[in-house]
Amino acid sequence: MSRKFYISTPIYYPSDKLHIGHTYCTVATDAMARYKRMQGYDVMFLTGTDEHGQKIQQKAEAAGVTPQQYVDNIVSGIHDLWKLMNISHDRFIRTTDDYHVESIKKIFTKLYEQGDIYKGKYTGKYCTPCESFWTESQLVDGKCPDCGREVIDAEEEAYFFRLSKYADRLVEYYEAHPDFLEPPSRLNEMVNNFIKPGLEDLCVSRTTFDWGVPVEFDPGHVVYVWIDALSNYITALGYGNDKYDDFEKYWPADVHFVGKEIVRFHSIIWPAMLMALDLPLPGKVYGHGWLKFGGDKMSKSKGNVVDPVVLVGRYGVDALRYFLLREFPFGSDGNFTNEALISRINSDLANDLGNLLSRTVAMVGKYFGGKLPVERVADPIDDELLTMAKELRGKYEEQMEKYAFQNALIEVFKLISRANKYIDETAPWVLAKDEANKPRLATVLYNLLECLRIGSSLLTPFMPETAEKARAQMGASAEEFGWEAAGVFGKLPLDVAVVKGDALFPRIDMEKELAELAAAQVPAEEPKEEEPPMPKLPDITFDEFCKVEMTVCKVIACENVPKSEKLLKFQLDDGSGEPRQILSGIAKYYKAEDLVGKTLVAVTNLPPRKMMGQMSNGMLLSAEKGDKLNLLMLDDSVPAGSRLC
Ligand code: ME8
Repeated sequence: MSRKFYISTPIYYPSDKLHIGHTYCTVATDAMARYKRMQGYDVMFLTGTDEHGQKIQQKAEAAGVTPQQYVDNIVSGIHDLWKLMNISHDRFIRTTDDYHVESIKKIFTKLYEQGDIYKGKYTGKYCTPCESFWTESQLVDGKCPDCGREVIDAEEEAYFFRLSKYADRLVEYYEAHPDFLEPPSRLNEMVNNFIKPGLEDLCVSRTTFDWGVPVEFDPGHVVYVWIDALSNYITALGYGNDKYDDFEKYWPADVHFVGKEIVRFHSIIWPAMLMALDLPLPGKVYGHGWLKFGGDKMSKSKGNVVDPVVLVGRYGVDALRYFLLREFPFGSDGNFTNEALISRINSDLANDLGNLLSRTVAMVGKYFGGKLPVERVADPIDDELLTMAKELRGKYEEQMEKYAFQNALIEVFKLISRANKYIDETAPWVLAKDEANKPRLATVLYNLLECLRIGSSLLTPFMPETAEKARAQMGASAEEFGWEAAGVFGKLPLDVAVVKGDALFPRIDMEKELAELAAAQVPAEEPKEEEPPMPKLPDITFDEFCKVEMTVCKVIACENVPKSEKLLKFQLDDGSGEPRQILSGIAKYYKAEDLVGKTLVAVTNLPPRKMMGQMSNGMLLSAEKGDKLNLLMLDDSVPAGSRLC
């Protein structure tokens, strides 16, 4: 009976364009899945999309389509991208799939009925126009991260998952399974930063939007984010639904690959949920690093994304796959540059691998008409190379089992480089001059072909197309390219026949290419995400409007508030004879000294508020859009104390 291996990527938010940051995790998962298949495992490789939530609902509204239409369109693009990247997933789950929705309803109800979910009050920062709750840490400059407006303290009825109840069991579990979370530094971070300070129960429902799985026993609520998203790893196997019947076979997962910012959800919330459901925990959560560009995490909102489609178009899918996993250690962050990509292609793929194959095949053609004779003459000079080739599979496996893709590839390329050196050492062109040396020449070329066979068969999980091309050129069968054969030197028949083919990777002219890439704007300056249109506010009565006291004020003095990057402190003449102090978070937009003497408008009947230990009596009016802010300024001739009406 074959052994099983279950591996997953996170399910991706349907953003209009996935970038190479997303591609990174999926390619790594694909390499691992292919490696395990090669070893004979029965692999389940799961990926998919995380399609619910308020953001999607708002984007769909802005685009004038239903949320379902909106996600359908994007998800079809994601399928195209995975096809382009040669991703060999076995299953693709969408959180909008009926069977998943059915399972989520059951999971939520079960957890509620057994007391792991309870109804409570969610308090947080609320943006009225966006109808969104935010946590303190999500706010940007204390304001709504979506529309940039003021938020208020508010509360709503919501369901909570009793995460706190599982804190001790989680710590016990980590202690008993020190390899559960990797790299190990991430485990310390979880325990010290999240568990030790005290786990809070988790809000798991919302009433402010409806694009989500409805709570079956309380239809005004929809299941919020993590129960819906994390459960995908089991619903995709048929847990709680009849669509699939693979749960017994594949669960628990062997490993979840996730980006480091979602390690917390996978190593705390997900295990706690599984404990509550009385299910075994995954073997491992591996938190990989981020691909950065220009020192910042690549992300669409920052506009610093690199488009995998452009790179695949120019260099081929395998070059990009290889680069992503060879250039950066999987557990750490890495900075993407076009130079690094091109040098990697030139040095490793064109020079080392490509040249070795084309020189070897060409020599078999030139000296033996494409088919080696069977006589052999060994020489001690062969020993080092042959030992390396025989030991390669073991070394590679050791690294692959640690998810150390970079090191596994380094091991393969050590053999490739050594084989290139062996050509220089043995000088086949000199041997070829003397007919008597032909058996020795055939031995040298056979050794080279064997190194190429072992090396490139182990590259299959990383570069499936390239490995296939190499296999065809060296006349190897699929079996000779398999896992078993990779551990044995001498699998090719002695009279192997080669087939000349195209160069695997043409050399790239770095300077020319960089210029062209710059012209093609790669990494493309992605248009910043279109701002959602300002939501329409609820109507108010004329009387309500008249209650807002808007007073013209002259700036008497203005200074920065010590230790605050945002706040300016104003002393204002509001016409009352007493100076009015207002604090305003606009230091990013204005210099304090430039505002003295200006004529501004303030709302002067708001309750006083304390900010950074200082009182603020009112709010200055400004116009804001995106990252622009303009204070409302009037003509100097308007006297202080005038009212806006
Ligand atoms: O987090 N470098 O979805 P997501 C490396 N839906 N990885 C990156 C990256 C970068 N520059 N940018 C994004 C979600 N990623 C949730 C997951 S799972 C139950 C729910 C990775 O589309 C990121 O780290 O925002 C994450 O692992 C994955 O892409 C999906 O991110």
